[in-house]
Amino acid sequence: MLKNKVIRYLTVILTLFVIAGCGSTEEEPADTGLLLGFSQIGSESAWRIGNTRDIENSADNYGISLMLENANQSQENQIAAIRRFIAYKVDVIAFSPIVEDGWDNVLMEAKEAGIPVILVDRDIETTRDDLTTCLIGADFYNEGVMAAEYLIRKADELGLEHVNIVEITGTENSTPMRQRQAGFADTIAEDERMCILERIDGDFLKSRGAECMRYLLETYGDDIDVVFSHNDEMTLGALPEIEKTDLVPGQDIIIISIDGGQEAIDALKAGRINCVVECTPNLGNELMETALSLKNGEEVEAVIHPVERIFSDEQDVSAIGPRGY
Ligand code: GZL
Repeated sequence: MLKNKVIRYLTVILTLFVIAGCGSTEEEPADTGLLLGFSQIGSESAWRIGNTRDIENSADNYGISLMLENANQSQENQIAAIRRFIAYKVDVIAFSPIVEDGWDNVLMEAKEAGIPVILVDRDIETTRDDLTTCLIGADFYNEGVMAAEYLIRKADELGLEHVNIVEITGTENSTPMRQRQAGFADTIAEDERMCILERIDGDFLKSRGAECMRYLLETYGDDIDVVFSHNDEMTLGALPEIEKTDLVPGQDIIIISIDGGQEAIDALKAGRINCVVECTPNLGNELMETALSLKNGEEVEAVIHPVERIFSDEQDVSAIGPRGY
């Protein structure tokens, strides 16, 4: 009978809907209604790309709407993005300042608009203490200290009486460049064996790291005992330049790097790098927690430093797991 056929058909359709609905066990996070504007520096390194990915994933997980703009290494683009966030009346603004200077005017505009600002990764230099609410990022000074302390231990182990160092620095006037350099220099200052032959700006870029290393090898050749590089990208650009000579990185030249991305850890495991100081790009969860606290009118910590480790040839590097960036 037609009636029985219709009942059976509707039963099948209803069952299919019920099964489809049960398939997704993952609960979608409740939308917090928070709109976060984030100005990212660019895509200059695996670290930066990992940082962007982590922030996007965290926003999804917290139910936060994210307007993320990539500034392609331009402070001018970051300032323009912050102005767009203000015009859009976002709830919270966050950004990773490419350099420390030149932010007061645009941050005053955010303050006058009543929009709180969170610093992510890097810091700013300002005479005011009311332009930003919180800094979420690494203790770069300590990263420099850890790099230098490793070198002192290595020099002791090898019985070196004199250590010639070349330093490939990150973006000039950026927080990681200033602080890593200071932490390293302060730590070796009392050790008379240590001598920095030259510092050269590699701008955190792989291509510049290669150029810098070519120049340093032409200038100092096998007088170089150590390369201290402010990030993995520049280190990975420098290694092949060393390997074009009869010098072996990790043996003839001690290689010290910072970030801890997969490619550098693989080079550490292969003996081409001696030490990698970790600088985690995974700041997204702290950023979302802080943004929600600010939206809810709660107090937030002024500085949030993630815990960071050191990886080196002093340990069983085969135990280092996947890095995710
Ligand atoms: C560090 C970050 C630096 C990384 C580089 O927190 O600011 O910028 O060390 C990146 O790889 O370019």
